[in-house]
Amino acid sequence: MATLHLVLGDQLSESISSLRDFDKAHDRILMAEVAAEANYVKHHQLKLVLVFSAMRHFAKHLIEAGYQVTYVTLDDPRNSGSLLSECQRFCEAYGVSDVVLTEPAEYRLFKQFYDASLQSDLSIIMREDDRFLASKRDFLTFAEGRKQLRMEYFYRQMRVRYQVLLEDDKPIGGKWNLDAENRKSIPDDIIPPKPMRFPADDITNTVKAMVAEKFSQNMGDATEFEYGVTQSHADAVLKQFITERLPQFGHYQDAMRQGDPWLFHSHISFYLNCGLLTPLTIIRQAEEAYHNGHAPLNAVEGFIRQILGWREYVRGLYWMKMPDYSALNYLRAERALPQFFWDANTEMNCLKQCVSDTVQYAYAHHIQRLMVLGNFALLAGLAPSEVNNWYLLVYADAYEWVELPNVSGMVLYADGGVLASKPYAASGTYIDKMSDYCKSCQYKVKQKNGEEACPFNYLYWDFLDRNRHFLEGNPRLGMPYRTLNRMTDEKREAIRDDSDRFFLKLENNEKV
Ligand code: FAD
Ligand code: DLZ
Ligand code: SF4
Repeated sequence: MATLHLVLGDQLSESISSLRDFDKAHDRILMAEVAAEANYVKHHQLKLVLVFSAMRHFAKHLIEAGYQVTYVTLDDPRNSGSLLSECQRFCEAYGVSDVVLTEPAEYRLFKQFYDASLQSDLSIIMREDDRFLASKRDFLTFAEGRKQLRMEYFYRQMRVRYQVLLEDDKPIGGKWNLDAENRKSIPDDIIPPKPMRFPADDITNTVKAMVAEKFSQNMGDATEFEYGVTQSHADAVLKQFITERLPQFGHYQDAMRQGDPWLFHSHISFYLNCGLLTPLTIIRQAEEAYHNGHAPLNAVEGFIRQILGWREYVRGLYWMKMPDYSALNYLRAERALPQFFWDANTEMNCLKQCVSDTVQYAYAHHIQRLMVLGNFALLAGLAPSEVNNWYLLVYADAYEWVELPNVSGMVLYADGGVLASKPYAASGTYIDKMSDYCKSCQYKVKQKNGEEACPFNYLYWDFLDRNRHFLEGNPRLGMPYRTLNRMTDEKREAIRDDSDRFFLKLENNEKV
């Protein structure tokens, strides 16, 4: 009996578990571009081009490798609009009743297939996604009996399990985490290599035209698409990173520079998250760069921690906590997302630059996402539902399993401290130290109060004051609360007045 193997748009790896035991003589792969996936948020146009073009290239590769593939395009008039209904349509047409897929990475889609597996006439088998290095069960085992989950302890276990940068089960260099060496700002005369770009072939050009036409209301400009869409493109991006950027990755990991979101970052998340790269390949290549003396330990450890630590940790947490996690709002934040998150029309230069990079590239690096955009969302008390919707649609690497814990956990503290031990709140001083944004800002970063003062400065204290009830007992916030408590009444009043004035402007849609 033939089996249908369904491959989703973020499962573009030939080693995916759904293709294990594929019988080339009888079985068939189904891949489908569907309205439900294209529209569940208003994805950035560059993400849509990336996903559809990568899917089409992957299907072509599979056909060349001897697999039988049915590929349904978005504009096919027979397209029924969702992955499940396309599966059902296919099974009816071919008289097939056995469907195999790798578990969808997002809860939303997993639930659809799970429910269908209980109710439908089809036999639907969902296999574990073994491209992740910790299974859902592994994470539950890690979490069991712990009062607090912390990435650091999870990461150490993962280092030992995969024997990464270890000597006799101890970390090479004596420390597990070398972040203390990784917080440098970037001097003007350090020029990072240009990020890799790829000319569009016929497939990509067709997809660009389709997205530009059908999704013209979405953020971004499909015609500007220049990212990779095949495994060999992704391999080339990784290779360029390892040879040209990794040695500096550590030092400048937290740095921000006007007009350049790429810096010494790897730019692999687009490819990793849709399956064109797999985590262990990346980790082993980075490790090798350390062992052959090409890159220093602080850079390699810092980079590997992001993938072996953070990426796996947020994914484990997501599955442990869903579906409730998406509704959490520990700080009762309710403010609407300001218009400048869409059009970058703000005098706050750091936000203007980070939103502009995001709109132009569907990319911003971690510190832009966390310490500028996210920091503002936290301090201003923006509603988690609106902030999550924004982050899920603006980045080409965004999938809920990784976006949601980063936003609700790391940025907004909406989970009350499940993911992080304290909110990542900071004043303008941090942004000034790590970037050149403040130099061209109309606000004054050194000024603490008044119309001209950097809004992050008073919003930071107002955030702590406003959320005393939720945060004052947190031992990691002892120092800022002691400082706040020592402030004079006049100072506290000035903070409140400035913040009220700022929020009133936001509410009236005035430019801030
Ligand atoms: P690098 O800085 O070169 O890091 C290497 C890799 O490490 C990344 O490609 C990524 O796979 C992984 N990584 C790094 N940090 C994290 C993290 N916090 N969580 C998970 N993986 C991490 N990453 C996504 O892949 N998709 C998202 O939707 C996403 N949303 C985010 C939202 C917020 C508010 C924040 C603070 C972070 C988010 N991240 C997300 C994590 C991180 O910002 C991106 O992975 C990174 O910027 C991608 O660029 P890069 O490949 O150049 O990363
Ligand atoms: C992101 C995305 C988009 C935009 N479109 C499709 C699609 O048409 N077909 C498909 O199979 N996958 C798509 N994807 C990826 C899915 O949304 C992804 O598989 C789920 O969100 C689970 O992570
Ligand atoms: Fe941002 Fe404040 Fe610096 Fe302006 S002064 S760029 S608002 S941190």
